Parts: sequence; structure tokens; C-alpha cells
Amino acid sequence: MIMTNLPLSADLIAEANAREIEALEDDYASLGRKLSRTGIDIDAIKRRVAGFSVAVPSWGAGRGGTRFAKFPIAGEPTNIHEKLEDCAVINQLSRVTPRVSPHFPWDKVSDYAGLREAAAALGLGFDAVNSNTFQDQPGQAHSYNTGSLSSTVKATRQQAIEHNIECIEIGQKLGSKDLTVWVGDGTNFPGQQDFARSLDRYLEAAAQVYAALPNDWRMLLEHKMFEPAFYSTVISDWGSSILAAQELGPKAKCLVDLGHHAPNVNIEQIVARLHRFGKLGGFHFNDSKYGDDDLDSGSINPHQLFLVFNELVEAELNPRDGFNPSYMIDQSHNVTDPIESMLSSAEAIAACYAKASLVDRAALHAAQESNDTMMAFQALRRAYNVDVGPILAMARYEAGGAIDVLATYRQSQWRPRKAQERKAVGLGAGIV
Ligand code: LRH
Ligand code: MN
Repeated sequence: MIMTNLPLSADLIAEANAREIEALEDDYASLGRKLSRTGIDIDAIKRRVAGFSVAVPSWGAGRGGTRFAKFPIAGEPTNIHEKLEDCAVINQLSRVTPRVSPHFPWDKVSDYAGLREAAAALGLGFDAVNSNTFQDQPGQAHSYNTGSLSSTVKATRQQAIEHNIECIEIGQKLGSKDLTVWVGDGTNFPGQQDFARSLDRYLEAAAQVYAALPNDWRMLLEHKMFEPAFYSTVISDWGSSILAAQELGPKAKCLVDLGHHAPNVNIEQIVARLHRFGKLGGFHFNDSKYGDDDLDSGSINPHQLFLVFNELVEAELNPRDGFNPSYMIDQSHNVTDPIESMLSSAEAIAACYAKASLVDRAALHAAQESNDTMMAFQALRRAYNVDVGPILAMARYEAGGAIDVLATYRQSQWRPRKAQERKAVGLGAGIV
């Protein structure tokens, strides 16, 4: 479908780029000369970057909140259609976020075919759909206060199963191919639930969701160490997740949310392990310093994000069981304009992919095999130290995007204009 309804004028982007292109061409040429001295063809890296993309979360388009408060931003989206408009602004400028990952029932509408068309007209498609059995909805028959897929209450488990199956049906209408299942099920007290029986109830219920998956779909199990449960969580770590995925079957994979681990956990090694056993299904990119802070990707620990992508490029070179992880952002924007945060995060993620693509793998592997520790480390560090900004900007520019995404976004006056048009969002707390 032709993108008939792009939110920003092409002239605005062209005028902004006209002021930047000369400097970009100079930076690109000099970086090209530098990289060619080490045998790297900058245009080849640019082509890889042009093929890279990451999905944005519909729930990231609005201001997120913490349990203490949510501070809305004037002009933030109030429904899925306005969220899609803002996601289209991000993609029109960055050219790296052509898919949106929706969440149900937060994004519930009556006409999903219409929603799919509206998204397509904005140049967007849909990535994995997310179910929600961590909040009770008005009029819901059974509360999830006892858990959901692992609840001791059979009727509650059945309700959670049916909700996940409904998300699959919605996803089929939207053109998705993945269902992300994160359950907050767990305990706050020792003895509150039996660890083994809780997992068995979860597996029995998840198997019924699995059975409803179309042949070409996957079920992405998202582990999380804690919150909302603070003593134990049923799917708390990659171990529980991979065992559950192996138990469920080949269409069940593991999704790694970077914020769902204890501080200092070696997440890049978890990525390598999940890939080794053909269970690496996807990512929720964000950053954190303490807990599941859902901060902007690469804003706290960009080196960790680079090391994760280093494992992903290695995995790409050694595919197992169809290497096709879903790359998605999952963040909560409490203090910035959500569009600016997702533009900045998409850039940070694409930059780590580009840097990981610059690693001299032959030199790295040779140093590893010969136990030349310093040269192995330097093979990664040399790539990490390259400013890949000109490569990302040139790929973006050639795809019709903005050379300077944040400056062009601010020149568009998008948010002040939307503040005039959209109704104000009420005060509140929590993520949505
Ligand atoms: C849980 C989580 C999950 C989403 C939610 C919005 O912390 O990461 O992926 O459903 O955030
Ligand atoms: Mn997540």
C-alpha cells in the first residue's frame, strides 16, 4: 500500500537535509578512507544498516509513569491512532522503525483491518503482539491477583489462555507473526506458592496458547527477575524461560528484555546461550541502572548494548534453527518527549549494530584461538570506538529520512501542534 498519509512534509525534511548534506558527505568520505585502510568497505556497512530495523512499542509513544506518578506531556497520544501517527513520525525521520508492537487491551479497537490499513498508509506494519494478564480490566470475571497462566484458580488460568488466544486472532488481522507473553505471576512471601506446581500450571496453560498458534507464528516467552512480585517470579530468568520454551515446542522462543536481569548480569552471554540452543526469539531493548527502569537504550550502558549486538552478529554468521530475532524497543518515557527518546534510542541501537558489523571477526577468532587476550579485546574495542554516525545518517538520508533527526523533529513543531489538536491526558500513575 502506498504511504499516503505520512505525518511530516517531505519539504521540511529536504530543507533540513540541504543544510546538513555537505558536511555529511565530507564526514562519510573521510570515514570511508579510514575504514578502507583496514579493508572495510563503508558502503557495505551502510547497506547492512539500511537493512536493519527495530520495532517501537505503541505504549512508548505516550508518557510512561512509575508507581508514584505519571506526568503527561501536552500533545501526547490518547489512542492507538494517535500513537501510530507519532510512531510514523519516528520512522519518517529515522527510517529504521517501520513496525509497531501493540499491546492488548491497551490498543483495542473494533476494526483491526482498518487499523492495519491506517498503519500501512503511515508506512507502518505490526510486529509482535503483547498480551496483558498483569492488570484486571473493568468487568473482568476473574482477577489476576492470584496470577494468570500459573494461577491456582482454574477459571483464572482459562481466562488468561483465552485472552492470549484472542491476541493471536487480533495479531493475524494486523499481519503479526509473534505473540509476546510476559506474565508477572509470582509471590511476595516464602511459602506463598510451590515453585514446581506454579511452573507446571504455567506450562499446562501456556501449552493451550501454544496449540492455538498458526503454523508460521512464534510464542516469545519474556522472563523477568522481579516486579510486580518481589520474592519469586514464575518465569524469572533465562533458565526458566528456555526450559519452558523447550517443553512447549519449536514455535516457542525466548525474548530478552535487557532490563529484566539483576544489575551486572552478563546479558550478552545469555544471548549466546539462547542462540546456541535455537531459542533466541527476540529483544526488548532499553537500559537500566538498578531495576526494570525502562530507560532509553544505550543511555546508561552503551557498551553492553554493543556486546549484545556483537553476539547477534556472531549468531547471524552461525545461524541455528532459523536465526530471526524480533528487535523491539520497550521503554517508559517519564521525563522526555517520547518521540525524541525513541529517535535517540533507535539511533543508539542501529549504531551498536553498525559497530558490531565493523568487528574484524577473523582477527577476533584468531586471537581467541591463540589466547591473545589483549588482541581479542582490541578487535572489539577498535570497532566500538568508531563513530558510525555518518554511516547511519547517510543510510537514513538515502532512504528519505532526516540527517539530523532531533533537530528536524523540533523544526517540525509536531508536539506543539499536537498539543493544540489532542485532548489532554489525565494525571495518573503506572505505565499506561
Ligand atoms: C514487563 C514488560 C513487558 C510489557 C510491559 C509493558 O516489565 O517489559 O514486556 O508487557 O513491560
Ligand atoms: Mn518488556
